[in-house]
Amino acid sequence: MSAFVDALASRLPPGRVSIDPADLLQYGRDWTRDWTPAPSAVTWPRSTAEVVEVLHISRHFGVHVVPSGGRTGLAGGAVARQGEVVLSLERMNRIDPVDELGQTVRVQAGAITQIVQEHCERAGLTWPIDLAAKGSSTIGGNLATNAGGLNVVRYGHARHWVLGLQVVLASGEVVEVGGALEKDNTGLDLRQLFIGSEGTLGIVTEATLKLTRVPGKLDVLLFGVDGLPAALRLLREVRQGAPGLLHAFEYFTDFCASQVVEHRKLPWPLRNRPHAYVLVELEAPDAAVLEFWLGVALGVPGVSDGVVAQSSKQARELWAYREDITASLSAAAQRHGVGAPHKNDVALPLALLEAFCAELDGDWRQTRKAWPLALFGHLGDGNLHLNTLPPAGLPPTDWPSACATADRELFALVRRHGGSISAEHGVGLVKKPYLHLTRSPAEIAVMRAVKAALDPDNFLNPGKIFDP
Ligand code: 2HG
Ligand code: ZN
Repeated sequence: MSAFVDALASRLPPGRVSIDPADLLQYGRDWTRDWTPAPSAVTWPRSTAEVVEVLHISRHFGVHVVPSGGRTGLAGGAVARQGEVVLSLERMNRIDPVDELGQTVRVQAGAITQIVQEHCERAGLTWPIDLAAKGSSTIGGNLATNAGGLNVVRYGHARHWVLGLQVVLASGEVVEVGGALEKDNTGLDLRQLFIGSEGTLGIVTEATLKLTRVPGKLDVLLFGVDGLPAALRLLREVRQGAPGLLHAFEYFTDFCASQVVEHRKLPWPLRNRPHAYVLVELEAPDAAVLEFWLGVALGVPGVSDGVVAQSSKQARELWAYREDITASLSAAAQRHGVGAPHKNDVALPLALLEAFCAELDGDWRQTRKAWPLALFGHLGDGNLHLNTLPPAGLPPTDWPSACATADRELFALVRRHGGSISAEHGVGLVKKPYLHLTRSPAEIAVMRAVKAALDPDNFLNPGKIFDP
């Protein structure tokens, strides 16, 4: 192995390689904690030419490559556990000037999402993918995982906001797919092949992002609801009658709110404690029209309470009850003696969500009454996050197998209702054993054929999504 590290160190400029155990630990994993990181080295190329060089050297020594962005993923897609070299793109963070007429910006893959957004905002434009992790996630990681986030209901996923990509293939060849063209109807859309492929088909080194205007004033409303059916009735009302453009429609149960209240030492957000909450964000034209509509929304059966934030400070305070759920649950997991909550991220057709949740409350929930369950998510997209913590009294060694049983039953329900086992977090290592449940054998065969065509030696991010 040292001959490999020596080759990297001698063929790249100084400071590009590390075998320091602290670096191996930090760069060998993402936000998941189920695998022990064990890369052989970490390398930080600064240019596409250096990425190509790393691939050539790694291939020569038979070392597989795990591309790495901000490592904020929740599916184990950036985990290196078998002596791979981690190719971190974080030092490739150039951001070009905004093309204000074309509404595009060209960036290197390691540019931090939030920094790109702030750069574009100076021209009144934004890359509209809003994630809790945007302060550390990178554009390359956002594209490799087709990131979603809080505003998918308005803007869609990351894949909708890309015009061109520069990709280094497993062979070391550099390809430009797309460019700054809004329209290009010449055969297969190769950009979309790489976006969401979790670094298994090529390494995105640069991207031309499509931008849109920064939204106007956003109004934030928080409602109390007596359950998911009421939240869905409210969604129908929002879609049919709310003034302005819907920017977010988020759901979370009282248990989620209680975790945030405890962890952040916040007051309860509404006068009474409802069964669940819905946070609605609207780009609304007029305060009086919005106040009038609030009265209509409060008449929806099962909606018990509702407030409109009166200032941007209050809007941020209301958002905290939703955005701080993940961090509050991580803190709770430590108290329960596990590294992280057990997470799921499923999607259902909106029309079947109510039936799905009713069944979830049946056998699945009844056999796990003692499990603390946090149910929340991007309800406007049919995307639910389920986080569970070990119940009191369960030996920690029994927790992983109890979760595996719960997952199999959950995914059977998801499949029966036409859903997906991962709405936005991706497959990586976490969902790989279950991919076949909601993607057909024919689809997986096509995915394998694509992988075999682009990376026949399984050189890039091996073991992620599926085995070849
Ligand atoms: C969110 O929506 C993220 O906040 C994280 O997708 C979800 O912690 C989770 O399960
Ligand atoms: Zn989410």
